[in-house]
Amino acid sequence: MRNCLVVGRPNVGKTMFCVNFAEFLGLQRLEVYYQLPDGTIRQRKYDLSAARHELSGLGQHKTRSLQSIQLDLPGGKGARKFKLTDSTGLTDGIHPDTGLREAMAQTLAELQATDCILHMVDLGEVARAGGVRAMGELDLQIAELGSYKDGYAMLANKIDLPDAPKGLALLREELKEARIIPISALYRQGFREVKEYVWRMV
Ligand SMILES: Nc1nc2c(ncn2[C@@H]2O[C@H](COP(=O)(O)OP(=O)(O)OP(=O)(O)O)[C@@H](O)[C@H]2O)c(=O)[nH]1
Ligand SMILES: [Mg+2]
Repeated sequence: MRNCLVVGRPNVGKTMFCVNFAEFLGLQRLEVYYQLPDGTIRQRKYDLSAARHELSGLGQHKTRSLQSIQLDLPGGKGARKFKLTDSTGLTDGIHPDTGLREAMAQTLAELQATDCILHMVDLGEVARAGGVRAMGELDLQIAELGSYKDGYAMLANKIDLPDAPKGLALLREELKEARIIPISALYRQGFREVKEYVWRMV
């Protein structure tokens, strides 16, 4: 089964996107497979509002492992199954916390292996920094890696924020070649375009 990996800095909205996109595709309960950095596999079921409250939220590094859900993508001739994998937020440099370093290493390994990268950035953060480059090298490096893959899209999240249009304009100026899809994970904007993109990739 093909895999779509959601990656990006901490707090950009990766988990909120995974839960709300799963709901958008018709899921009423989530069955989450946790692949912990030490190799342990766990499984837990959530209803959607519990998933939003328990898995997503402010505070750095809420997600600390790979967390996958299996989804059906409805389309013209039946559905396609794929895996949507949430990941530990990545940061520039070497993180002082050993557990987080291992979780980030796991994200990076998956980034190499995955069929499709959904690279998320926070448009408010881009606007405040004055561009994606000004935030550090990380996002540029993921975009560069993505340019060598067939399956890469940048999900420009938090389009609902007041300074998001400025962030989006800066992003488009700096990453002219990238496929950029503006979304709001919180308010489910742009999900139809993400669905169409994922349909072509899985
Ligand atoms: N305004 C706005 N806030 C959002 C949006 N998406 C997510 N958020 C908020 O951003 C914060 C972080 O969301 P998460 O989904 O936990 O972010 P994450 O990228 O999974 O974070 P880590 O697991 O720590 O790496 C939460 O307070 C969300 O409610 C959005 O589209 N708009
Ligand atoms: Mg998360």
